[in-house]
Amino acid sequence: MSITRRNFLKIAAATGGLAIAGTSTVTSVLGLGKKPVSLPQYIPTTCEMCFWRCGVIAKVVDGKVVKLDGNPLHPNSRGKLCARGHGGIGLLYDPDRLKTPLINTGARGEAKFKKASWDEALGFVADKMQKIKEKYGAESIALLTHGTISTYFMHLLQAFGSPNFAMPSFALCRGARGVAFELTFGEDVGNPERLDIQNSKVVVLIGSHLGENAHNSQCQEFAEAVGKDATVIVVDPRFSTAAGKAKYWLPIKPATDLALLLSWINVIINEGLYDKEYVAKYTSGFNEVAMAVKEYTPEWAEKETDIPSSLIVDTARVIGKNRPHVLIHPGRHTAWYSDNVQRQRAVAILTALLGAYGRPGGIYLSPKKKLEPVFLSDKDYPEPQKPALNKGDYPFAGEEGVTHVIVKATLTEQPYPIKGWFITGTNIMKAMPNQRDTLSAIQKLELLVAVDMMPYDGVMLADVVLPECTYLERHDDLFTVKERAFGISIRQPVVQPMYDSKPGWWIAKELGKRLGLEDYFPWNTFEDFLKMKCETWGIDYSELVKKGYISFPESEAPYITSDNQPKFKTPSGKIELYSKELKEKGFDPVPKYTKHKQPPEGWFRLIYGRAPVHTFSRTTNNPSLWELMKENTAWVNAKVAKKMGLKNEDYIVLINQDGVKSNKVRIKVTERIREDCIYLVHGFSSTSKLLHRAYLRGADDQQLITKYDIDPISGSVGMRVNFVKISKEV
Ligand SMILES: Nc1nc2c(c(=O)[nH]1)N[C@H]1C(S)=C(S)[C@@H](COP(=O)(O)OP(=O)(O)OC[C@H]3O[C@@H](n4cnc5c(=O)[nH]c(N)nc54)[C@H](O)[C@@H]3O)O[C@H]1N2
Ligand SMILES: Nc1nc2c(c(=O)[nH]1)N[C@H]1C(S)=C(S)[C@@H](COP(=O)(O)OP(=O)(O)OC[C@H]3O[C@@H](n4cnc5c(=O)[nH]c(N)nc54)[C@H](O)[C@@H]3O)O[C@H]1N2
Ligand code: SF4
Ligand SMILES: [Mo]
Repeated sequence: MSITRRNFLKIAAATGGLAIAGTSTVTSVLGLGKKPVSLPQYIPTTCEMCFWRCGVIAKVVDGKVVKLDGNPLHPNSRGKLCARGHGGIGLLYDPDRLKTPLINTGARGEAKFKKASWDEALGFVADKMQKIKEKYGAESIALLTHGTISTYFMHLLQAFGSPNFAMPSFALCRGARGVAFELTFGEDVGNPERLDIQNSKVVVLIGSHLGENAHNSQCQEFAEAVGKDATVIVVDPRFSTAAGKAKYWLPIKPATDLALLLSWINVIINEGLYDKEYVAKYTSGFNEVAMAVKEYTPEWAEKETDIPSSLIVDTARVIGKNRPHVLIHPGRHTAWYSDNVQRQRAVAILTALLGAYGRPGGIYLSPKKKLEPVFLSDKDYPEPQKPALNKGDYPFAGEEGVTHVIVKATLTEQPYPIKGWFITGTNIMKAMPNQRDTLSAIQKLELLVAVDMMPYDGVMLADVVLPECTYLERHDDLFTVKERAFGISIRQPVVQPMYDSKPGWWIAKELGKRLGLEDYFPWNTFEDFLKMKCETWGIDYSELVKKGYISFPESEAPYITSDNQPKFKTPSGKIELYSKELKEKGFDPVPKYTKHKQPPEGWFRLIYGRAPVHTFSRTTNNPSLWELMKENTAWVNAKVAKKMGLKNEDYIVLINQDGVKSNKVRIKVTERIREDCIYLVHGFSSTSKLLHRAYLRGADDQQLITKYDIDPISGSVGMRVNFVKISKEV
């Protein structure tokens, strides 16, 4: 069924109301007094405290959310939430939330905000957008975006005539992995990743710090595998939480993982520990790989990685002998060095040699089901007059766009000027490296609009701030969940929006109206759109509202069997161990080792990661989660600390190779990190004075990442290339 205005109206009229919590009350059965007692309501929705998007059941009493729990029907939560999921209440009731639209009356970035009405703020933005369009063309407005709000603002800007957008989820997160797996298997491993950890006999975590990286069902499966005595191999310069569960901890010299992977492949091929039948049937390029890895012996790799060759051989044998029930975790944040795609290609090749793709304990296949795409409107976008900048010159850059291309184009005005930015759902100061470039770029703009819930760092730079309500107060687009079986998850408001905040879809629609683009928003409420979508897909909307998640068990197809054969969407239809696509574009068709610079004497490599109770910067001011972790610490090896006369919890300052100093931060003296690294949990030390808890708490890793490498294949960023030293002068 095509999407027309008529359909919307028809469906909207035919379906029932919404499950939002009102005040359903009963009189006390005891009949004592006349005071009514409220019955709690339990309303399912979808979490947005991170991008795992678990199913949530909100307990609401008297219009107030009192508890959030995991939806047992939803495969990403399985009845449980992580600490951040429970902490959603803290976000909802954070007194520092953005409450009304704001307009900056000072210079760019001065944050001299005055309160404005929606009409005034939206009118101001629409007017500026039209002026930029007249002067430079619609393409001169770009969008930096993350999360569910992206759908509405990408739609708005494309309708306006700009194809320019970028999300941190590509170049700063999982882009390199996606490209590597698409080149090898014709498909990425998905989000959530299709990892069959619960059935793995061996789990290999290369920097994937599960337990600190708190993606809910993935952690649950990891715990299950550990409970079933799976052998865990952790490759990490830091003794991570996962390393505590590991039989083998390989404290690798940072930036040398590709050497380890290539030498594992060398041993596995030399000792015949690969799946010969699988390789013959499903792959191409085995001989080229076998030839290419000959030079990468364990003895050679020992010199690069600091891991004894005997340990490389032992672990290769454990991996090979347990094939195919081995999960070489493909990682997620893979923006490490300049060879991200090649490192991830090595992971993909090793997975294929073990026959672990489409096999129990490895990476399961995508569920069998396709749904017809349903767009926000059936109206075509105008053809942009200038080429899209999203992918830069990177031949394999993904559809989500490359953030640094947008920043660079804004700075240099090449190939054409960018004069307006929308930042929606991303903290540009914390997510993107080289803050100085970001700050210089915004000085070139004539309009900077932020749509956010909280006054984080990036928001404080905006000319106009538009307050979105939280995920607990709004509808969003349906989520398709490609777990072992296919499913649909709904987000619906569990309480009314607080203050003068509005849902993202409403903000985009209202701006659209003021830009003469109302035909692109042919629905009154977002619920009308969702009902239409459900009808198109043959889903009972009222059942979805009640359950929060609906699955299609018949779509489950996790493993290869004789009547469930995989289809690899590569040019050859096989798993491409040797990549002709890379070769054609002038890149190594089989990964080759590249050496990276190591820190000079007295300097340390700055590495970073996650804390289980926080999500990037976005939760650092959350009252409930802040109670659990108020600031980060700098992990420093005990020998180094002793040499420098530093004690646990002393304050230090980190200074990077470009002389940039961090905020003061407490030191965590520990044996759990190599002597050549310093580790910070990402996201701390907000510079926003409107955040009463997060303001200048701890140190900001991003401030010290003034330098970054770029992977020429994908445009993925290498952020672990900065060196720091320790100063005691705080
Ligand atoms: N140095 C360094 N840089 C990194 C990383 C790192 O580990 N170290 N990690 C990288 C990775 S993996 C990723 S995915 C990115 C993450 O990058 P971002 O997604 O930008 O992460 P946050 O820093 O949490 O900033 C999120 C912003 O969106 C706002 N926000 C949250 N939810 C909503 C919502 O529902 N609506 C609206 N309108 N706004 C919302 C928050 O208030 C906050 O201002 O960062 C990348 N950059
Ligand atoms: N609690 C929580 N969980 C999250 C998130 C969050 O913000 N909070 N964010 C989610 C998102 S979007 C992402 S992308 C993931 C990111 O999480 P992951 O993909 O699991 O991890 P990374 O950020 O790649 O890696 C961090 C680990 O790499 C190690 N490391 C540093 N340098 C090297 C090196 O050269 N080699 C090796 N082998 N290891 C190294 C660090 O010591 C650290 O343990 O987490 C997700 N889960
Ligand atoms: S992993 Fe935690 S924060 Fe992320 S969606 Fe699930 S419950 Fe929410
Ligand atoms: Mo990420």
